[in-house]
Amino acid sequence: MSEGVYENPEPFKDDEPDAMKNTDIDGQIYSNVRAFKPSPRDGIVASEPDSSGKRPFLVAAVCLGLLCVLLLAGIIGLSVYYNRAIKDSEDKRNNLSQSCSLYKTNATAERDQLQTRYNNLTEERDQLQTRYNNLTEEKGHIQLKLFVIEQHCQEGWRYFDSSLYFLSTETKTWEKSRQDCQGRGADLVIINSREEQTFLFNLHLRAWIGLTDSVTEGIWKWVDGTPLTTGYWGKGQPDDYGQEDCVEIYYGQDDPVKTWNDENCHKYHDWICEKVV
Ligand SMILES: [Ca+2]
Ligand SMILES: [Ca+2]
Ligand SMILES: [Ca+2]
Repeated sequence: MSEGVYENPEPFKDDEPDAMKNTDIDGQIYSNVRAFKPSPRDGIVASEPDSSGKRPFLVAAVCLGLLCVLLLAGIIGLSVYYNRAIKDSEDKRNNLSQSCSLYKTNATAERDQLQTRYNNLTEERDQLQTRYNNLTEEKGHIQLKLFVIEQHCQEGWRYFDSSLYFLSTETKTWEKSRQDCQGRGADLVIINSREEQTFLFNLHLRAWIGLTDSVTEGIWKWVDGTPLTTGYWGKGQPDDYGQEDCVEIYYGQDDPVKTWNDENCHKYHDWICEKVV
């Protein structure tokens, strides 16, 4: 190589200032190399001249890569954490919604049960109130009935099975007898049952009762207009002997339920009035 350079006909033109000239170029190059050659004391291992310039970039790239990996891992971690937090929040919201829905359903059912119970109690209260009113009214009627019975008994009336009976102490015709009863707020007695017949028989009276066929012969009707259904006629009666259209009860019989006789309405007899209380 030194020989090629030295054989060039055109001598090398040196443009450098004289001050910078170095006659010994190789010596200058080697001195520069030595000046930049790292020494073992700097901690840098000697290597090839080309790789020593790329190493910092490689370290930086590795660090940058690691940083990217860490950053990516962080992003993935945050994403997982965020998704899990959202899922937990949704689960809590769903659980709360289900809990609220269940509570609302239970509360509605309980409210309906209470409403039903309230309605039943209200109905029961109304029934009790109605019963109380009826009993109060019945009590008033009983008190009035007792008062009327007491008053009439003091005037000589008899009481039997919700009826008061007035027994005359004089005699009159059937029609006059009825007028006397009506003047007392009553009427001639209507015998509705075997028990009532027996009760009257035991009074040992011969008296008018409220039965007549004066309107139509043979068609017996009570003074309230109702037809006769069961008659307690004596033997051979009624016989309408000499036009007998009014009925008397008399005690001169052995059988207490066979004591009636049709009699002439103008004859005078005792009479029995009846007032239902
Ligand atoms: Ca009667
Ligand atoms: Ca007759
Ligand atoms: Ca007769």
